[in-house]
Amino acid sequence: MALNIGVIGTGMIGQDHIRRLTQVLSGVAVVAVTDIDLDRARQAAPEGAQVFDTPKALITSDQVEAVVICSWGPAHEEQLLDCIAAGKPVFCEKPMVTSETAARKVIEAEVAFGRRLVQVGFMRRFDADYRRLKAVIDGGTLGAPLMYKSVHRNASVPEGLYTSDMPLNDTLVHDADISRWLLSDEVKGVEVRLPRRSTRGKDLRDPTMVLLHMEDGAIVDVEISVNIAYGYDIRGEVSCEQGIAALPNRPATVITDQHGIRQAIPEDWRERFIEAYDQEFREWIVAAGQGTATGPSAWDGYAATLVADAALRAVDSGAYERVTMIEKPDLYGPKSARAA
Ligand code: NAD
Ligand code: ISE
Repeated sequence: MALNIGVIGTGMIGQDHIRRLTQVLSGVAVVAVTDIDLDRARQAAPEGAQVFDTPKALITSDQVEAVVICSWGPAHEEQLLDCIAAGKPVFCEKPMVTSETAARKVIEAEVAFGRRLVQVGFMRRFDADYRRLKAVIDGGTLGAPLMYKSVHRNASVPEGLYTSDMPLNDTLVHDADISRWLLSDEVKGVEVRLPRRSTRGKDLRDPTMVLLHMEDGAIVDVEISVNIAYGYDIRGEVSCEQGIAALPNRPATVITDQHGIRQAIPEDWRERFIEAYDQEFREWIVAAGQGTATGPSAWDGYAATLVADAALRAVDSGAYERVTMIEKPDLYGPKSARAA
């Protein structure tokens, strides 16, 4: 029996996830869609799927067993709370929400419900290269991790829609999450440095340098460039006590022509993380079929939101901004990140 899914938000990633849910993965059917732009929802709807006028109507429909949220970040809070109120497993694209208050509401609602329902779309955790990198760090042969370099480059972002806060509250959340996961540690403070601005983004604040100070003393430096023209380039390198471990350069077709010998670079996240998105949904479908969720949790969404908030404060203050977390509810596993 296929799991019946409703998709909220049928823009770029909503359409890509509908494609994988209908053409790539098994055990699942997209039976409902909605978008504030109903024409877009109608165009994206797979054959036989019902188009709902509102997210709430979709979430509460008897036909829908589990929900995928791909709307804009600020809309996620209400949609997540409605899913939890309906007791339905929900995959929510990052950022889980865009403020600490909203993140705490989601956690409180899920804890009150008493079972995990939320998986957040931190797909890097499902990428084979990142999984191998984590296995090396966890294996301990290189000693303790001391520094991590995370490079996050986008060729371009949608002009007007992607605003100056978004390198921090939309893009950095991936680096914050992957740093917590790779280093099995929490972020205790954030600094931000603003280099000379790229003229390609007009009024956009870009690029951005961020330092994440981890609880055990490791430091992560993050480069965020969202308008770098040449492609989507994600790099990561951990310096440990006895060596370094890095993500490989992804094998790609080697092109030889009048410009020389070169390797193609992914155009955007869809191409670079195609297998990771497939795998995150494979694992989500299994858990959702059992009425629950695994993988990146509302707690992880909360932690990334706190880092984004601290980074935004650091832009204004120019100073080190502390990250202070509430006590971790039992629902999200051991209190210590190292034991998680
Ligand atoms: P998009 O603008 O292409 O699509 C968003 C869609 O949501 C639009 O069609 C819009 O009309 C709709 N929408 C907005 N608010 C809504 C609401 N309240 N109710 C119903 N529909 C609503 O944006 P996108 O690039 O597809 O991004 C969507 C989400 O996915 C964002 O949170 C973004 O950060 C995230 N995202 C994640 C990744 C990733 O790598 N995990 C990549 C891209 C986008
Ligand atoms: C986008 O929303 C994503 O999540 C991509 O993975 C990220 O690289 C990009 O910066 C975001 O805008």
